[in-house]
Amino acid sequence: MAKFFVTTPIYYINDKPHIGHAYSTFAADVVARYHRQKGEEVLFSAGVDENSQKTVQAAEAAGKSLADYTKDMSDIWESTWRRAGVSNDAFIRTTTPEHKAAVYELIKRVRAKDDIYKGTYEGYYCVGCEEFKKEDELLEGKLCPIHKKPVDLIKEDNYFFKLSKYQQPLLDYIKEHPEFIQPESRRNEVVAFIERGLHDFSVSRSTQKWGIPWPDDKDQVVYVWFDALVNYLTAAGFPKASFAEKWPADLHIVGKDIIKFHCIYWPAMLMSAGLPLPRQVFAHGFFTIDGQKISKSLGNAIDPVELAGNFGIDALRYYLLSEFAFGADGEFSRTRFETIYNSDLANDLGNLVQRVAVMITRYLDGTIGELPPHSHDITPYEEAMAELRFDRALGEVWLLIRGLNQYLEEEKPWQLAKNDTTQLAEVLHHAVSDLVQIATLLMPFVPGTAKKIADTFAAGRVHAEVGLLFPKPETIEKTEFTIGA
Ligand code: ME8
Repeated sequence: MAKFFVTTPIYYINDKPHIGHAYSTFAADVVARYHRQKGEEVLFSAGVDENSQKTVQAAEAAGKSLADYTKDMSDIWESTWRRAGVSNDAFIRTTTPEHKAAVYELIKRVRAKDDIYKGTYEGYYCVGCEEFKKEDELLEGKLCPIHKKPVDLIKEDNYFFKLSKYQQPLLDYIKEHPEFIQPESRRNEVVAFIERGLHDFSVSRSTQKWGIPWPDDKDQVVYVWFDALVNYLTAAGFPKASFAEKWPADLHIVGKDIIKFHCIYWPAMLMSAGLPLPRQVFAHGFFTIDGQKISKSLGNAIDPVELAGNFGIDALRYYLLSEFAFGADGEFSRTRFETIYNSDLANDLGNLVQRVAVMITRYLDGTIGELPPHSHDITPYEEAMAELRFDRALGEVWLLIRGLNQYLEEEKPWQLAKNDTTQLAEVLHHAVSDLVQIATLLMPFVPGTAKKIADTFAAGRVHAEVGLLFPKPETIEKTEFTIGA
């Protein structure tokens, strides 16, 4: 059986999830559900990046022990995805013994290649990015260009990874595998970065106490990125032999902020360890609010749970994935979300399902009978899915939805009911057949809605008890979300 392994980034736990995180996670969920629907054996992993300096600062600010803080936050992240209907099969915490074992095995292999050495590092460090910055990257006043906060000047003895050794192999690999980094604009960015010259980077910290202890040197901890990236191997069961059945990952979905780590550090680490590289890293764009990045540190985060509460998680998924080309940046707008809820979801789709169900109840006594085969060519949808063009795939489905609305306007079943019952039954059967096909295509994106459509027309009868797909938001009681299978 074909397998498919898709991952989300593992997020920092210094705060709760916001819609930026939900975006990457929903996208990975769409891919996972799409491949499951095709009968493939899917591994979909998500998780949290706990061994960061930010965790220490956040735990202190919360007045909690590190053990309590990490447990509480990890629970919040895991349960957010569960309540939002995200279908991840694995949830990786980087403080677990399994993950530590994977990190140690990776270090062992990299050391066996003689790719780790001890040296001294002096440089500016941004805790927000968990990364050293070059002086010329900094804003005036030695501020991190991303977090707009002062960086720390650090001088310490560390272990270094020989990234420079992998400059040419990486360039060759990227050239031979154009699908490896997507979209193309990001690939060009990565290639330009590598061509400017790669420097070895430090993979341990001596001034930090929190993290995975460096094997055989208790004065150092593993650099958080050298630890976090390994989570993808942990999810596949590394270093157990069975991990080879799951690895390599087929798709890492990440935001554009972390491509250097995923498209340069990570493949170099894997090359060094003698492990196959992931087939693709897809970097999507960033949401802004009023032109500003949405982020925990900037304090303008929108809680996805709060946001979806009035409209339902499917509506949020639809808005995020249909409105923006996957890869491009987007401006998040509540007004636009409401407009799309009313037009695309409640009006185009919800009313259509409702009308067909009501007409079958009224004119055919609720009986559907045998359906004609699906009539639409879905090649453009499949092509869009293969390229992760979610907006296009949904656009194709909405062409079918609008086409069916128009067909009903033209065929006028309410008039046929008066003079041509044979044609009436044919028209309504055709409509249900289309809706069943539409539900199948929608399943990866809006699984709860797709299930409701299928349930409405299940077992040869209309089931009105399934209810409205998209009620008026003000009438929706704010409850826990539910989502279909
Ligand atoms: O970087 N718009 O974690 P993180 C879109 N722990 N996506 C956004 C976003 C926004 N405004 N803000 C965040 C880390 N994201 C590391 C990852 S992986 C081995 C380690 C999403 O909590 C996007 O996917 O800072 C981005 O790459 C990720 O959250 C960063 O999450």
